[in-house]
Amino acid sequence: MTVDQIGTDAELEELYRDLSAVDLSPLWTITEQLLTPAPRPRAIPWLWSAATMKPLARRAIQLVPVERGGERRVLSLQNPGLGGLPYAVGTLWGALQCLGPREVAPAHRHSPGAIRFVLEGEGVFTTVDGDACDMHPGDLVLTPSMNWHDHVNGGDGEMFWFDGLDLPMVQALDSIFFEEYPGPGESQPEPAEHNVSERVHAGGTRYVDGAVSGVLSPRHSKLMVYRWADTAAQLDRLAASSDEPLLSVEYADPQTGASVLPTMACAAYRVRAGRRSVPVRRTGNAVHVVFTGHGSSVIDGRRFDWGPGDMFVVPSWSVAEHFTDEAAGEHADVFVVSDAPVLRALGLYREQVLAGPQRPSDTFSPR
Ligand code: 1HN
Repeated sequence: MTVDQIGTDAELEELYRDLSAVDLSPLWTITEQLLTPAPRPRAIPWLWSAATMKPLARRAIQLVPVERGGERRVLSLQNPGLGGLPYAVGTLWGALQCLGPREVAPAHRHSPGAIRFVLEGEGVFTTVDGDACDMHPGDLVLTPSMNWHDHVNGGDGEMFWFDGLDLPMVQALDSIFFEEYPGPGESQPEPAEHNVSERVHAGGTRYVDGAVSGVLSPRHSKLMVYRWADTAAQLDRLAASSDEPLLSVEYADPQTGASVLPTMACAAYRVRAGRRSVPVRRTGNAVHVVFTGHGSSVIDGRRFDWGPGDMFVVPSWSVAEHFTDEAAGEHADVFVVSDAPVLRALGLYREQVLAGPQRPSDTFSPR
């Protein structure tokens, strides 16, 4: 917008100087920056490949002990659009975490909530408020806001998993709290029985086809672990009953059917062999973690090729479609964490299906 000028240039400049000097800002000069016709996230579509990340994580295992203060050996996905912030997208933290043989990541708790999706290795358990949750590849483990948590590698191998946190949202709300576990010891005592939340919720996991559509539940799931066998069974069931190119289930709170955390939704996608999903854009940010198979995504006109362990982001309102190679003849399973519960709760959720496939203008090459 331009406003017809009434006074002289000098008078206007003086007005702007005087406003600035008393910490006031004239909206009419910034309206178009503030009110864009559609979301313009600063984060850009991006991919971090396992081939790049894993050797670096292994070097970190050799060089950097896991200790109090640093707390975790975590390589955060730093979106190049975010000016150096260690965030995958504006609202979500995404990272690769690794723990070497017999290492312990000390117990702490914080107001940001977290989810872990296990990529590789065996032997680690995460204790969540006293419940020792064994971790195996493909499992989802929750550590909700203010739950004590530590990771213990009782085995002789390295373990790798993905961490998703709502930290940037909690930061934006100026609500970060953090505490070290008071002890004794750096980790919570190991209970005689592991996986108690699974036993208590026997009959157990719950998934919703597609996505949870209700509004936010201020509670989190009391079930702390969702096993890959259950997730895969849900995807297999959908594959048997539907011909969609992209099948998806959302992990749900077994008691309420809500998203697993108040701030984050977790989903599993299966891209069928040789099929291509329709292009969709949604408000809200999402981090994708490839579990099995190879495929590609076109995000805002750029093609990203991916395989197991790769992580890529779809920022708010970016058009995304996913496909797998005809020739490979295999489907791909992808874990997705998003901020959808927050958008839904605040009445900001929108989704738009676009007419035709995007013609990518270039292919992303991972650094
Ligand atoms: C955290 O506590 C963990 O507990 C992982 O494993 C990643 C990123 C930022 C802040 C806290 C963990 C984290 C984190």
